Amino acid sequence: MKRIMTIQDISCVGKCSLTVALPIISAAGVEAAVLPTAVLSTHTAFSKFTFCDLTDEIPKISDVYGELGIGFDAIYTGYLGSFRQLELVGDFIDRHGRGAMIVVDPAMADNGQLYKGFTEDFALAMGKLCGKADLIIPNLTEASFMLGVPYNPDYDEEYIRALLRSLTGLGSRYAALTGIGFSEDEIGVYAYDSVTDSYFSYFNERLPVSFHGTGDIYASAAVGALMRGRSVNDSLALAVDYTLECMRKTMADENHRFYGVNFEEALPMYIERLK
Ligand code: PXL
Repeated sequence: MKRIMTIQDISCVGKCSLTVALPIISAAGVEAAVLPTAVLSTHTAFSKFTFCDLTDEIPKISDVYGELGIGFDAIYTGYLGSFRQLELVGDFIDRHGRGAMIVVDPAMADNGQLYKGFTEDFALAMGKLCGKADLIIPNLTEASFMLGVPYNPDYDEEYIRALLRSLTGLGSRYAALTGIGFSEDEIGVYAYDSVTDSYFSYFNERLPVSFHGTGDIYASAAVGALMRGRSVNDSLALAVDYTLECMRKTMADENHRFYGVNFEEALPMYIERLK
């Protein structure tokens, strides 16, 4: 069985980061190893939350894996909370990433805005971490901040292609932009492989809603599929379909919350598609 090491926080309530990555990767039939970077009562979109920083654990944990010879088939990073964490996670990748697929989801912004506590300099530093990845999975906002260009939601296909080329200029072979669509009724992924100089896009139905946590669901589903031997393009497309299914399941519950995407009841569809 393949082993993914995922490095991000635990937000105890709020269905994002590790509470999403763990079950989805496990459902993919892949071992989910975790390196929790912090424990928060909820994610930072709530008006109040606790934050227990675990940064100092990262080098200690990394050292022990070195001593024990524990390795990973993939290292997948998500929300990271400080410059020091970016540096230590970069070191972790340098040390344990040989022969592994490195996936960086620069989870730090959406809808033109950085999440609470992040700065433009932090986004540029996240861009540097992206240089260590094979595949990066930003949304348009994250991509814009990492490249230091204005957020432009009125894009056309040429703009997206140019942005993708700039993203791989940060150093990764593949860049996949999530939340992209060219009409009111479609949304999906637009990706670029800098080695073959080829583009890939896949769209599905755009629902008239947006939920917190869908980026983490998307990245987790894509990494899980990759480790199950799917191609990059197939994995990115399956993650679009799965994320949509999660949103449909969420909408079907009239008591749904903005932070409570129903990824659980969509898991059978994900598992079925991986057979
Ligand atoms: O879903 C991304 C995410 C993960 N972790 C924490 C967050 C967020 C987004 O706000 O605050 C702590």
